[in-house]
This record gives sequence, structure tokens and C-alpha cells, in this order.
Amino acid sequence: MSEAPVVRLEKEGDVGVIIVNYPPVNALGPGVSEGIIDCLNQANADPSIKAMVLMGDGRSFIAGADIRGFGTGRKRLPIGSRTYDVLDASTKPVVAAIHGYALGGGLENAMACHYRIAVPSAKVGLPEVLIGILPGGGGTQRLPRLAGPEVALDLIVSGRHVPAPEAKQLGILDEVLPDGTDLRTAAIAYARKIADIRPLPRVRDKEAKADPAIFDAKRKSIARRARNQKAPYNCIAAVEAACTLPFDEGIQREQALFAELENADEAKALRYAFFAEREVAKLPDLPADVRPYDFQRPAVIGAGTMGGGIAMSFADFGYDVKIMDASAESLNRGMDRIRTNYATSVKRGSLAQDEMERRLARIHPVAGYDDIKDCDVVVEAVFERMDVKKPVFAKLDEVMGPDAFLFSNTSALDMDELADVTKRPEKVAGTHFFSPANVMKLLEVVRPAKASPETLATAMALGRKIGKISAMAGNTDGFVANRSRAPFNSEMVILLEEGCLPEQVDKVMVDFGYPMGPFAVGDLAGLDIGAEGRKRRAAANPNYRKLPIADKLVEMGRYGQKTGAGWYRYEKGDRTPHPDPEVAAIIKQVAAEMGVPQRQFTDEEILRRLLFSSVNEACRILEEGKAYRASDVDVMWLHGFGFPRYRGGLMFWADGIGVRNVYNQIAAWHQQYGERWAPSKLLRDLAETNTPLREARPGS
Ligand code: T1G
Repeated sequence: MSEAPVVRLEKEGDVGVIIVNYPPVNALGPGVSEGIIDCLNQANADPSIKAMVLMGDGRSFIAGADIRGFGTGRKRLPIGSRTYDVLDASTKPVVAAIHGYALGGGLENAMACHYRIAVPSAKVGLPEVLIGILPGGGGTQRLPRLAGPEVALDLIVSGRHVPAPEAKQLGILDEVLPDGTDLRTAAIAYARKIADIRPLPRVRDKEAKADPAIFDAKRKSIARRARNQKAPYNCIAAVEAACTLPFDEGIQREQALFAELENADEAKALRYAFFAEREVAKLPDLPADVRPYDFQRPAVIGAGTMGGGIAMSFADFGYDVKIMDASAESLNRGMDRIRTNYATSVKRGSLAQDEMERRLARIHPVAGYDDIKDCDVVVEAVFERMDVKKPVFAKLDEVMGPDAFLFSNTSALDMDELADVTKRPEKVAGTHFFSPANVMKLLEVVRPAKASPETLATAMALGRKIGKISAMAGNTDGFVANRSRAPFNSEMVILLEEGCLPEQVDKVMVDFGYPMGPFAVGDLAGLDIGAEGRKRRAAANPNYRKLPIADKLVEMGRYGQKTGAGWYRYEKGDRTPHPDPEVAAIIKQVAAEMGVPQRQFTDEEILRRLLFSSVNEACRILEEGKAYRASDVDVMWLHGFGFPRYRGGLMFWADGIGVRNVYNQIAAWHQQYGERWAPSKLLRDLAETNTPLREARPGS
């Protein structure tokens, strides 16, 4: 049986309904644009049709160009013969009827239509900048004409999705239908209503006028966030062209600016990140029919920084959540911290006061275990020590219903050991949130050996349901994210022994694209926290490479921001890190005691010493089968450690240098520094076959 056409024309009396059917999101895949053009031409040639509707089958209007086609050299329709041009030339009105998403080329097609209507739940946007390009289907020329240059700059440079009601207010939509209206019926009625209106209202015939100063102002306003990137600036230039050039010349300018981006490293990295974030949700070794349990009543144990942030995550996504702590006093402290966090967001303007109240009302502080026994999922977030977590799990096992899932927020503790405290190990998994838990998107799901497929699927789904990106990790010390990061944390201190200063290393990493340097981050998190972990590892492993400089600072009580001094010193009430000559002296003294020869470092060597050490460890993790994919490691680094997204991720970035170059450098440092730089077997094998890191397979 021939496949259903990706685009079809259905006649409803004097209205032609053009329907796109290219699951799952009606991207403009092969044949879709051509299909739309054919149907438009057919309907325009049919005298019995007075008006048309363009809409999508399934869950969405059109979600944009087929991103998989970029960088493949796939032939595109020439300017003048694209859907947008055929819509412009249409002799009959076309109504875009939007549900789900109209994004990128989807919204561009809608803006080339004469009218746009949508259901209230629809979202529209031009998110191309998020994959390192710009709207290449006339969006940079039509949106300024439809909604004004300022709105166009906001939407095109941010890439944000706009809910239908707001899009109506901005002038992008002509109508938002009442809740529950049948879109197709309403669109046909709308088409009949406007069928005879002439001249046809074409967006290209409008004018976009702007104060030229807004473009430089926009460039200044994005400077920090858009560091090392080109796409945001090309977006601004394209919108500027809409306000300074006739439409067709503006289209040519848009194409030229688009062509500069499509095959640039930035776009390749951002496309990779887009698909990596979708791959990470796939659990290849779980039965295909496993379904996550649709939990409804979460509870959080522990109202500290992490527990409070986790409770906020549930409340932010509409869940009523119970939270408890060991004492009423610590519970109240936790609730105060939650209120303060929300109030800060309200003050910053990122959260409305009434929304804050609604979210707060969903967080229910409760006195004890008896108050949570009806919950169906519990996230334990007590102090990061086994002797504290074990009694909590034993108690939960005793109190909670037999079907309740028990998850632990731990960053490194053995989940098998914790699961074995219960009589329901199949219901136990790790859910490692990153601090601050209500902000950081990564949720690392740790799989104990006895966890059931349903438990793992439920933990992964829990992350998605509260706005996180869930990534699966094997139960190994530090799991995947922190274990792959650990060598970076050591190497950065060892560099100091050899002659670097914290501010030099931090500058290298900020210039690379991190929002903050690793030493400044250490001061923020607290140097005493890291010291605990180092002590535990040194006790467990006599060969553990100690970090005397870091230990010295902690011995001196220099914990970072919380003590006014750490790697940097801080003025009272100010979080700005200031290089501290006392730290330089400590470094010099400890290095001299260790007898480490001092030398100068190039920025590139500092960068590679830190990141290659983690690439090597990530290869070990993959070798051991503790992560599914190299791209999963990249997703963790993007969303757990702030790795700059426009570089794709740790492994993607290393591939840009070349797996052989990475291996050879690590092998050389192995000769120079000894075992900590021993190349992993997987890395050696990949180098021998010149196979990109991101094609590495677990256990290979
Ligand atoms: N191209 C190809 N595949 C896509 C796709 C796209 N545009 N959008 C989604 N997919 C796949 C995705 O990989 C996943 O595949 C499945 O669809 C479900 O996606 C000319 C040049 C629409 C908000 O940037 O933002 O138009 O994993 O899991 O959470 O100027 O998908 O199942 O195999 O994300 O419901 C502009 C990108 C393109 C939109 C739905 N458009 N997509 O989210 O589902 S450039 C975009 C999204 C462009 C023009 C320019 C989201 C979504 P698989 P999902 P979702």
C-alpha cells in the first residue's frame, strides 16, 4: 500500500484544506515543501475553491525545517520558488491554522499566509538561533513587518517559544480560538469569512521601521551571553536589513547571512546538542514496552539546599509535594529558604508574584513519615553520608506503600548499598540533582543492579516531568558526571603546583565559554565540600593523588565565599572574586615543599590539561558500560557543568581536535606525569581506527 502523502489537499465546499502529514512534528522533511506548493497550485487553479487553510495532521502545525538535513548538502528550493513565494503569489487567501507548534520554517510559512489563527495551547517561534543559524525562510523579513522590529529582535535572537495568547497580542496571530474549539471547523469558517477580502493582506507589503540605535543596543545587550558566537549577531543584522532594505533585497541579505552559519562549527555543535538531548532519553537495554509509572504524589525528605530545590522543581511543574525534615526547626528553615528563592525570582522579574504564591501553596511541609506514607514517589535528599541515608531508607521501606518508589539524591554514594537496606531494591534508584536543584536542568539517574526497568523508566520520566533532562548513569564512584569531572578538578590544582595561578586558569575557561571559572565555582560551592570527598578517596586508595594546595586552604579555614576567602578573597557582601596574593604565596610555598619545577603555560595547554583528563575518564566510563553513549556524557557536561553549548559538549569538542591528537597528547602526558595520565583502552582503540569519540559504544 502506498504511503499516505506528506501533504494532501481536501476540499470542503469552496475551501481547500492543505494538510501536512510528516510525523512526528511535521518538520519540512523531503517532499513536504514541494507538496505544499503542489496543493497551493492545485487550489489556486480550481475555480470552485475560494480560500484555503494550511494546517498539520497529528500533534502539530509545522515544527520547522528538517534539522537532520542541515550540513548534508540537501538541495533546497531556490528563492522565488519556495513555499513562501508561492504563498505570496497566491490569488486566493490562505489561512494558517495552528495547533501544537509553528516554529522556524513553520512560522515562516504561516507568516507568508494571509491570516493566522491558533488554538490557545499553540506555541510559535523562530528558534533557529538555538541551533546556530537564523530564520532562512523570510522570517527575519516578515516578523519585523508583522510584529515590529523590537519584537522581532527579541524572538529571533532569543529563539523563545511564544504562547498563542501572547502571539496574538504581539500581532503575529489574527485570532486565538476559544478553548475547546475544533481547529479545522473554525479555520474553514474563518476562510469563508475572509474569502472575498481584497487586496490580499500580504505581510511582505507591510513596512518595518526602526530607530537604528536599537540594533547596536541589542548587540551590546547580548555581548556576554553570545560570546564566541556568530548566529545571534547575524540574526540582528538580518532584522536590521528588514528595516533598511526593500523586501526582496532583504531576503537576499537573509540568505547571505544564513549561508555564513549553516556549516560553521557553532551550528554543527548546536545541532549535535539538540539531537544528543533527545538521544539521552532512550534506554537501549530496557524492554521497549516498559512504561514509566505516572506518579502523582511526590515527597521530599530533607529540607536543606538540595531538598528545598527539589521540592521547588516539583511545585514549578504543578505537583503538590510534601517535604519533611528531622526537626520542625530545620523544616522551617528550609521553607524560609524556598520562600526566599521564589522572592528573589519575583524581584528579578522572572516570576510573577501570583505564580510564586501558587507554587508555594503546592509545597506542603509535614512533620514526619506518617504524613508521607500515601505518597507514591519519595526523593531522599538528606546529608551526603551513608550513615545518614541508610536509616532514612530503612524507615521509608517500613512506612511507604509497597508500590512507592524510593529515590536518593546522592552525588556519589553506592546505590546498590542503599537499595539493599530495603526489602524493595527493585523500586530504588539514584536521582542525582545538580545544585541549585530548581535551576540546573540535569538529572542523573543512577541504576542500582536490582532496579526494575519500570523503576528506571519512572526515574527518567520524573526528570522530564519537572523540566529536567534525565541521563542514565551506572553505579560507579561519582557515577558519570562527577566521575568524568573528577580528573578536571585534580588537574586544575596540579597546574597551580607547576606555576599557574587560579585567575589564569579561570580566565582560560571563561574565554572558552564557561559562565564562571572552576576556581570561582569552587569558592561558590565551598572548598570544604571537596575536601570531604578527597579524604574519603585518599582513605580508600593509597595511590590517590593528594592536592596539598587545596588541603592547605581548607586547613586555613579558607572555604570560599562563605568564609570571605578561598581561592580568591571577597569584600564583605560582595561575591566578586579578587586574586589574593596570600594564595599565590601559599601556592609558591607548597610547590617549593613538593619540589615541583615552576613554568609558564599557554592558555591552550591549560585548556587541554583540564578537558583531556576528563575525556580520558569519560572513555573509561564508556569502556565499563557505565554510560550508554559519548553524547550522554556531553549532555551531562552541558547541563550539569555549564560547558558552552555552542561547542557541543566535552566529547564533541575533543572530536574537533581529533581523537588521534587527543590520544597522542595524553600518551605524552602519561610519560611525563605517570599513571594518572594512562590512556584508556577505548581511547587507544578509537585513535588506532581514527573513530570519532562520539561514535564510541559502551563496553567497546
Ligand atoms: N527536524 C528534525 N527532527 C525534529 C525536528 C526538526 N525540526 N523537531 C523535532 N524533531 C524530532 C526530534 O529529534 C525527535 O526525534 C522527535 O522529532 C520529537 O521531538 C527554514 C532553517 C517541536 C518543540 O528548531 O523544538 O526551520 O528522538 O522530542 O519535546 O528558517 O522538537 O523521536 O527520533 O523534541 O514534543 C527550526 C526543533 C528548524 C524546532 C517538540 N525548528 N524542535 O518537542 O518532541 S530550522 C526547530 C523542537 C528552520 C527555517 C529554519 C521540538 C518541538 P526522535 P521532541 P517535543
